[in-house]
Amino acid sequence: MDDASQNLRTPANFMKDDDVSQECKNLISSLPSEKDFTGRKLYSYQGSWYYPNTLQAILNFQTHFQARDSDIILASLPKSGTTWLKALAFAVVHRNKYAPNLESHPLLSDNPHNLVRFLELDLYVKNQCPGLEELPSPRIFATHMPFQTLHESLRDSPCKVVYVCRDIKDVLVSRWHFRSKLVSNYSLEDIVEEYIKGVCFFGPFQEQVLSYWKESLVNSNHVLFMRYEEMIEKPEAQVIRVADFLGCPFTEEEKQSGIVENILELCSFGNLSNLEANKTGTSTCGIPHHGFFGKGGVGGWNNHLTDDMARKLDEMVEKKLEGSGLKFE
Ligand code: PAP
Repeated sequence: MDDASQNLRTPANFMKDDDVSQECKNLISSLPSEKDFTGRKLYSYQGSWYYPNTLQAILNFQTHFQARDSDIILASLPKSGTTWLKALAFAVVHRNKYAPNLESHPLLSDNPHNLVRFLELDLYVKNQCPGLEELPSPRIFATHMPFQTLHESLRDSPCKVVYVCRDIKDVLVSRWHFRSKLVSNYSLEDIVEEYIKGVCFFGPFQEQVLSYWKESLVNSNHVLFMRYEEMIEKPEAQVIRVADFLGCPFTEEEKQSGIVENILELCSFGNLSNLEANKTGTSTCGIPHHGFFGKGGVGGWNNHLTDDMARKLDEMVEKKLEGSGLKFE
């Protein structure tokens, strides 16, 4: 086992079950449960599967979080482009404080997950009141929760939610690479079955994608729906879209000055993945920084999934999304 695998084998706090209140234990006893790929128990709450400590963190969040209208929440499924979106949103929102070509830009010395922290995987794990009211506006947070669970805590705040999704086949292969370092003999067949059944951490996946898609259609000022593939294809247009949505559009002068290109370069896979800060160390949510970077890009699944696996996944997605207007080519 290499150092990287050793690092990844230590379970993060959110995967454990050692910090659960009596109230949460009572709730858990009433919830459907299944085992994950390591044999750990997952529980289904409000339509999604969680480990006990994550569930406790969600309850903490739902009870104590006070949304501000200026809040920004970046939402996604794991392995869908979260790290990239965190970096881009941070760079866009704080561009007046930190010019993207600044030698001391925070993204050059820290991992995006430490600059934009997860609510249920980090801030509210083992902490009912993480002191968020002291943070200056605009606050930027991240989540992997589905919209209905997030929405309950926002209590109708018109804050901004940016959701990024990615072709499930690339998500699956990305997750498989990551998990293969955690568990030996973890086959692609296993993970395909898991995805089709929908019983996995934050699954079932298409339900979550749909929860944000539907909200983005009816409440487009509140939820922006983005796709990793479009970010790869037309990064400039997508960053401009994010800035417009967040209420901090680029001025013509800024565009002329090349700031959009500078932000894209700063947040590019090549730049971030080669930084010492992202090659070493562990994020505040307990995942080694290097675990957030694979090869990046679109269609990598083609080198791993058989035609049969790809067909099964495509059929499942098509069936789930039928009639929603959302399509994955
Ligand atoms: P997380 O759930 O662990 O936070 P997330 O950031 O959502 O992961 O997704 C990781 C994927 O985004 C990886 O894809 P891969 O496994 O197919 O390679 C990772 O390489 C890719 N990624 C990370 N940073 C960037 C970036 N700056 N630009 C493009 N892709 C990126």
